[in-house]
Amino acid sequence: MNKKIYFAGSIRGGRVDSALYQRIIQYINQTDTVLTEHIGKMNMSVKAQTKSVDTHIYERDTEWLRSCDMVIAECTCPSLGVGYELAYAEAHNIPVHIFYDKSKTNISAMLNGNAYFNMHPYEKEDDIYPCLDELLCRR
Ligand code: 6K6
Repeated sequence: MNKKIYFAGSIRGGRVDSALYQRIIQYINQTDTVLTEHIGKMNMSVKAQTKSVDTHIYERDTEWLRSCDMVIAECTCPSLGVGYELAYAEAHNIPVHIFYDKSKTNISAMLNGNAYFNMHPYEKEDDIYPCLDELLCRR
């Protein structure tokens, strides 16, 4: 209960799963705190920004990563930024849990082959929530 969760999901890699991200974030927020609530916003800008805006995003997000209790990532839609965040979390010894729809994506060997990462392939969205309950020690 009351864990600080860094939720990672694709932004410039593609927003096809943004509604799913929003539902996962809302579910986690019932008992815990998602630091990255903006990932689920449907109208989020995916356009390239100025270097200084991107520097601000990088500085803020890596600070949140260093301060969180756990990273939960939805990796069905491939994203360079999410891949970077997962490696950053590993380098800082932060637990990482990776969800992906196994019928929709060919998950990278760099995630699936890394024993540090906790992989959670799922068949349907409903499979995600009981798993989150366990990760968040709700039962
Ligand atoms: C705000 C102003 C202009 O653009 C924005 C929104 N951009 C981002 N805001 C916050 N976090 C971001 C943004 N872009 C990428 N990230 C981080 O990288 C998030 O934590 C995501 O998990 C991840 C997505 O990477 P890409 O490569 O798919 O964008």
